[in-house]
Amino acid sequence: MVGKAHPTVLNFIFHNQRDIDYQMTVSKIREELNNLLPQLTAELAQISQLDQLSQLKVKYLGRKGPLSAILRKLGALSAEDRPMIGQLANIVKTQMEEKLAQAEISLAARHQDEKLAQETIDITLPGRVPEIGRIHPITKTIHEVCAIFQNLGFQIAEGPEIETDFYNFEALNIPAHHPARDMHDTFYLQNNLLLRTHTSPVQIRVMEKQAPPLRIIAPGKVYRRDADITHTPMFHQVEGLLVDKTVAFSDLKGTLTVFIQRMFGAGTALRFRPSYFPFTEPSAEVDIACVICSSRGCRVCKGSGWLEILGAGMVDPAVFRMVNYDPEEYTGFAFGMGIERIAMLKYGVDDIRLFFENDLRFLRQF
Ligand code: 2NL
Repeated sequence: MVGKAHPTVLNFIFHNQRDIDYQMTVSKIREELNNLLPQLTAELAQISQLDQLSQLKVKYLGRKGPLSAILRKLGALSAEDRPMIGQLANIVKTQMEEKLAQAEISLAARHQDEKLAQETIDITLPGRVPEIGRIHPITKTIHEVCAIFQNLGFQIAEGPEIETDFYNFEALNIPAHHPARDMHDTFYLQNNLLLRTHTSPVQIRVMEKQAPPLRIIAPGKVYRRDADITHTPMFHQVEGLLVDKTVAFSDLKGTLTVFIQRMFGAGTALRFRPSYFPFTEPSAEVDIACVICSSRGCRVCKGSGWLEILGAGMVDPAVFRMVNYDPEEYTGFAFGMGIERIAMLKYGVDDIRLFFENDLRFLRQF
């Protein structure tokens, strides 16, 4: 048919059948591209879910989608058609991406609105009261004891709970086979290590590093193999140490008197009884008038009217020599107290185990 047409007219427009096919392909591509946005828009109007949206995204913009198919055909086009179709494809692609992004925003908003419409909030429900923790009575007692001594110029010192024989015993003038070692019922670990039986090793460590004058308080956990209504295998101690030139026993008496008055109330009577510790000489035990029965005599003070509250004394020169302090130049006093015992007397608790059972009905009382 084409061959029979007038050659001058028709050949001006179409050279041959291949040109006709080519021009048809180009206009078909153009039409396909122009149809993509209206098609996508129509499909977007039908959906209500975000996952349907991502399916459409794949369908129109994915590797197997119509746009990719057209772009693959770009190579077959002439040098003048290729940029034109390519540009059109890019414009359509951008428009579809914008359309999809808009649809995503409105779908997400609709989704949120629907969720909020379903949710019913009962504003008459009582609020959730936050659980407020509190300080454990033992911790509280440690804080109180430390605060009194800090007020007197003492500094807090801490150290390891796992110790060596040297720091726990040897440096404190307790040699091997000394009967005081049995008294301590030590927990021994591997490699000649042990759980400290008192916080004195902390003070030895401070003296090793620091020259006098020294005023320190060593609070912390200590361990002894013991368990009954007045003993637990782990308990707490506060020890104190003061070293300076010309420190006398009267300084110890004055310091402990102030401490006891502040801890148990002004006017609390106290007395010093001679005692023995390997690390102090002379040594004393300090009693206070029974806070349970006002010294009338009761089960707690065993009828004596007095309660033993701490041990103390002047630091033994042998201890000073262990840390290279000159006992001719320096003197000092030291003391130690069991915190659980102090807390039991202060709060009237008759069984030490209550502190560690973590029964909130007990703990909430402090
Ligand atoms: C008690 C008695 C005491 C000490 C602890 C001490 C520490 C050093 C040197 C000398 Cl580094 N002494 N500490 C002294 C006397 C008594 O504790 O009944 N504690 C619960």
